[in-house]
Formats: sequence, structure tokens, C-alpha cells
Amino acid sequence: MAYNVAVVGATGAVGKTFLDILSERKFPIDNLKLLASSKSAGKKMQYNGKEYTVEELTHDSFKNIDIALFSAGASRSKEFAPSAVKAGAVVVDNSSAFRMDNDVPLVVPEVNPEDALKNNGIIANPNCTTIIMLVPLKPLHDYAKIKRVVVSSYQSASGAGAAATMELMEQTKAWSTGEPIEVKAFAHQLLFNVIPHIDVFTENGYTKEEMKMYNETRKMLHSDEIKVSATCVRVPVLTAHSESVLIETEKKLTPEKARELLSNASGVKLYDNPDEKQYPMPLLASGQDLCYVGRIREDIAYDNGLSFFVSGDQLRKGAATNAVQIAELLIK
Ligand code: 11C
Repeated sequence: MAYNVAVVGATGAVGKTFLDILSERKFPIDNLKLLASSKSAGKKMQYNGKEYTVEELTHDSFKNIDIALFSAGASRSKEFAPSAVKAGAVVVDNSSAFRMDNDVPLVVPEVNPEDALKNNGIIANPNCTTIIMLVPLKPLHDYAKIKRVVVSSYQSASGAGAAATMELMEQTKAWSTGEPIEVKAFAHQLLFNVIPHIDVFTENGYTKEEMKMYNETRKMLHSDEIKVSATCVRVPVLTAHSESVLIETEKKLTPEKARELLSNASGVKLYDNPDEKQYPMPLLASGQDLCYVGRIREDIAYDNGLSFFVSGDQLRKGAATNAVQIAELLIK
């Protein structure tokens, strides 16, 4: 059986990656519809060697659509996802619009695949930084029960979209030719800098991005007990987010046991051989779907503490691949 699939936000960084992943994974598509704002309507895009014209997203765009993959920002999701559901489609939404709604499952297929089927027409894709952390956390949690997570992220420019990626490249070019460096997409110059500010600040001093890691982790691991303290930082990297993660567990988890668990975990590539200079880095993780995990060690600040480093391609596993995997769960 093949399905009618709509990609909403098709011309964006994640939208384009949706097309790559649908094609790579040979998702059974009967008709494909590419949707975007009026600004991008009329653009031509290729899928599996065939040319498609991008259509303007309207409330009537979803007739006969079975699955709609949304990545066009939270306000467009809020406005248009209900129309897609009304027309009979299941929406997999990459924005933050519905993630914390009680009747919307938030799913990483390696973590809580069973939740995907309990949907009312909308399934939310988590924030990319949360996905990349949770893929390795899940097997560790199942074994040792995580009580606390302290995480610092190293997030690439493309997490903020195609224009932000371009800005880092333009800043690099301007610096090398002695031109003035322009700043638009980020709060400060990203080139030769790191910016501890992703999304807006909230009342408790954490940013929204950091609170997503707290709330989404608890929702997907079905735990009100786990505490997550995140510091999210933008770094001058083009693709793939990295995270330094410290977990405190109820049961003792040795580095050896963690390596054993992670070497058998789906979605994880154990890459932990510091003597050979082998540890996760964004350049290694880019362009593929596994979350690279390494630098695994017993933490010396906590009794039952374990530290590790993870890198994952946030446009792929952190967004498009995860959403297509959810769609695969639906058609299984
Ligand atoms: C970033 N993680 O790197 C963000 C992008 O809630 O889906 C994804 C924001 C979200 O800027």
C-alpha cells in the first residue's frame, strides 16, 4: 500500500531533509504534495528525479492526504494542523505547538514508540536537542533509573534554520575578506563565538529551549521525578548538535555496563576510544542518523553519576528522520 503525503514547509531546512529521508527510506508514497507559504509557492523541487511545484499552504490543502509532515513553525502548525486532521490526515508536527498537550503523543521511536498509536490525529516530534539526548538516555534509564540530568548543549547554526546557516557562512566569508560582519539571525556574532541563548528567556532564568529539554524528557520517559537542568549554547558549527550529559541514577551504572547497553541500543553508535582520539564530534555525526556516544566515564562529582558526550545530526535524527520513523510506525 502507498500513501498520499504532504510536506508542509517543504522549502525550509527540515522540509528539504524530509524529502531526502522519505526517499532514502523508500517511504511508500502514492502522491506527494509540497506546501509552503505564498512566498515560496511556485518554486520547483525534485523528489526521486521528478519535479514538483510547491503549492501555497491553505486550509484546503489536505484533501485525500493520509500523512502530513509539518515543519513550518509553531504558529503555522497551530493554524493549519487542525485542518489537516479534519480532512482525515494524521499530522506529524515538528514544531513546539502541541508537544506538551495531554492528548498529543510526543514520540522518539527508540524511546516510546507505543505512544504514537495513542493519537487523535496529531503526533509531535520533540525538539532536536531532546531527541539526541534521549536516544542514549533511554537504555540507561531502563537499566538504572535516571534521577537527574545535567546537560550543556553545543548546538549548530542550522538548528536555527536555513537563513541562520547562511549567516554563519557569510560571516566566515566576510571575516576572510575583511568585510563588515553582519548579525541578523542570532543575538550576537556567531563566528569565533559561542552564544548561551537559544529561544527566549523564561521567568525562571532558563530559556525555552532549556525548558523543552526538562518537560519533553519527563513526558517521553513518563516520569514526573526526573529533573533536567540544561544550558543550551549555540556554537559556530554548521550541522549536528552535541551535548555533554551527566546523569545521576538510582542504581549504580558503571561505564562498562553503560557501554554494553549503548552498544546494543537502537539509534546509537558507540564511539568511545579516547586513546585513539575517537569520540563524538559534529563533523562525524552529520549526514547520517545515529547518535554518536562517547567520553563515557564515572562522574567524580556524584555518587551514582555517569558522564558522556553525544553528537547527532539535528536536521536528520533530530527532526526529519524522527518524523518519518513516526510515520513508519503509523503505517506498520
Ligand atoms: C535550535 N533546537 O537548535 C532548536 C531548533 O523547538 O523545534 C528546534 C526548535 C524546536 O535552535
